[in-house]
Amino acid sequence: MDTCDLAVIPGDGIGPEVTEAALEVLDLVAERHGFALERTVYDWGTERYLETDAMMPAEALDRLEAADTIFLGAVGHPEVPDHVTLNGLLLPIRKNFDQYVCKRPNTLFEGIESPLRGYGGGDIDFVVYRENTEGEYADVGGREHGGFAHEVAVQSALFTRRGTERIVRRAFEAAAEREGHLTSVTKSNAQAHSMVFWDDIVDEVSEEFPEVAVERLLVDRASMDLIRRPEEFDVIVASNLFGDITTDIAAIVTGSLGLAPSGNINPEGEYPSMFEPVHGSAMDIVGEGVANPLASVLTGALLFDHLGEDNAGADLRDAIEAQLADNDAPKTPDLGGEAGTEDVIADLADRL
Ligand code: GGG
Repeated sequence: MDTCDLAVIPGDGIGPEVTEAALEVLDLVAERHGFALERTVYDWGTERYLETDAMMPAEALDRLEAADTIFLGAVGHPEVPDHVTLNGLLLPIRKNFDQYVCKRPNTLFEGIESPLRGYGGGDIDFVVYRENTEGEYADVGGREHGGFAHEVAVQSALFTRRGTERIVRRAFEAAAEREGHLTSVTKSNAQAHSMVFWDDIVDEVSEEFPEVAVERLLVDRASMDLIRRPEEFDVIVASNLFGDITTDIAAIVTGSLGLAPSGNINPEGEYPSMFEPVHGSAMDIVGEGVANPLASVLTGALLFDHLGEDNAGADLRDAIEAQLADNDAPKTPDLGGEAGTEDVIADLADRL
């Protein structure tokens, strides 16, 4: 690959800070590996919403579809309800581009202190496969009888055979390539239709992967076990909502949301995939120059893997591992340091 047409949406809050910082080192590594990131930057997000009533223009998806890949910062703003910002930008991209795999790796790096007693570098390492286009995030429901005492809200979760099978199969494939251990997270005791359907499909697909051991956990138990025995997880597969929640727990036990990357992937390549850090806009630290850019850089490594530039992705991860393991290296406040975003990036660039 010579060139990747990269659509960049820095978005809200610290999104622009971490995106710009990460792109500095992504460019560096891309150049070393003989390709270039040709970017088109879109100023879509809540500032635009406040001026025009739309997070992105009507033709946004057409423009993005012309790109090879999308790199996103963050979405969310205190002046606009979160369901407006999410449904105005992030979710339409995930759904319309059929980015059904949300891949979220979680690693406790050497040099990072987990809030869990007794865990050190390398002790936690698993990946969550979150269903990303339906489930509890389906836009199915409504409100009736507004203003009356009998006002009612209905929100339905949507689980299709196609949608469930394909995320489950992708997770099995990942487990077969890793340690051969898959955990399926549901709430089948209470959600006796959708989640039992999910369990049935896990059973069916498991027959294609006899080498993979399957564990089934209710989401409440999984939440406890992510704290009590995170070292035992290898690959987790979960619905849209449960995948979102478990990856926030995972980010915290591996040190910080500032280290959690994410890829919204359309594996067939029919549409562009979108890469974004797990964290949101973190409005409390906007403009202070202390946002951790490493989640964004690790997200860039996932993007490089997706482009088939695995060596470029490995270079980024190696440099980050070395930086985090070095007690004298700059670290942002979320990791207990006092360094700024640019200090971290400059040090990383030196190492690269
Ligand atoms: N980094 C993207 C971002 O701002 N995410 C915030 C968020 O609320 N995401 C919701 C979700 O992933 O479901």
